[in-house]
Amino acid sequence: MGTLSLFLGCLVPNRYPGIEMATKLCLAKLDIDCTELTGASCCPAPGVFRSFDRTSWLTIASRNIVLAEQMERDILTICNGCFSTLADANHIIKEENGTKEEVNRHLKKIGKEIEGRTDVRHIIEYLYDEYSPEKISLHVERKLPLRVAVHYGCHLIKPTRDRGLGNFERPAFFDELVAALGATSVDYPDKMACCGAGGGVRSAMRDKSLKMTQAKLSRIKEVEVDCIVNSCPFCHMQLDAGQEEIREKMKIEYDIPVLHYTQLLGLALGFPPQLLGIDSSIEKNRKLMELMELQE
Ligand code: 9S8
Ligand code: 9S8
Ligand code: COM
Repeated sequence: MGTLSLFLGCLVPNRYPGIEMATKLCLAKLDIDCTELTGASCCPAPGVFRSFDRTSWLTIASRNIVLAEQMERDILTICNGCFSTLADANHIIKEENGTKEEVNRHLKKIGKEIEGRTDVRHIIEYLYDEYSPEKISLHVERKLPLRVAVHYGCHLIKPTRDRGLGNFERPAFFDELVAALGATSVDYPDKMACCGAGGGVRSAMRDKSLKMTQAKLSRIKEVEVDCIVNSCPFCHMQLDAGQEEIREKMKIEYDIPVLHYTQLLGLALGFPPQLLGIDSSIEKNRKLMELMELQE
């Protein structure tokens, strides 16, 4: 359909309103037609709901997709988990024999019907495929002199047969979007490893999940970057708040700033850090802003 509706998910409006602000500012500045998908619920989270009851998962996801169909818009997500649920559900509705009919029997109870007309996009692959790193670099007002560790997260690229995003062992599209802002994406060992949060692991087995996070952070620390950039508020929370939890529980110190790509993009497009939810009263963020000569 072309035009977009923004699906915020749960974590961004509840915990990271700065990422919501950054997303909206960037989309407007890049002149991308995107209005908010009002009335949406939890996607629902793929690692949790899908594992318990596939039909309920599909029906709730379909209800969200119907809202976009009614607006005659595609869906834009800013979270890997939301992308996973909505893109996979959409795919199943379009392709799987009999499933659309089954889901529609449930949706009928609330007067809705899914047709399977929309597409579901993630802001990273959307910016790469439909906008292009070259076009983004034309809008850059402030080149970012930063060494960045890109964290793709799991659900942006998997399942690879459905995503069709190229080489999944060593993808490059996210790195190219970072490079378009003047920053350097620094390679590091186990770059494609999970942050540790997904699939309910953070909720069910906090210690195990933090162990995975710590492994990832230690690899990133070795290559001496200025910040970590992610495409998923779940990864964002795990890699950022996780540093505090690791300090308390494991007595290991990390102070690596963590930004969602929309925040990094917002800085490059010239927005002040406080509008993008980058809290400069936190020491590590203050240092990062100083590096960019962005004192407030
Ligand atoms: S919604 Fe509810 S929990 Fe979440 S952020 Fe992304 S995944 Fe979808
Ligand atoms: S990594 Fe593995 S499952 Fe996921 S996408 Fe966001 S959270 Fe971090
Ligand atoms: C991770 C989402 S982005 S979930 O925890 O696997 O549902």
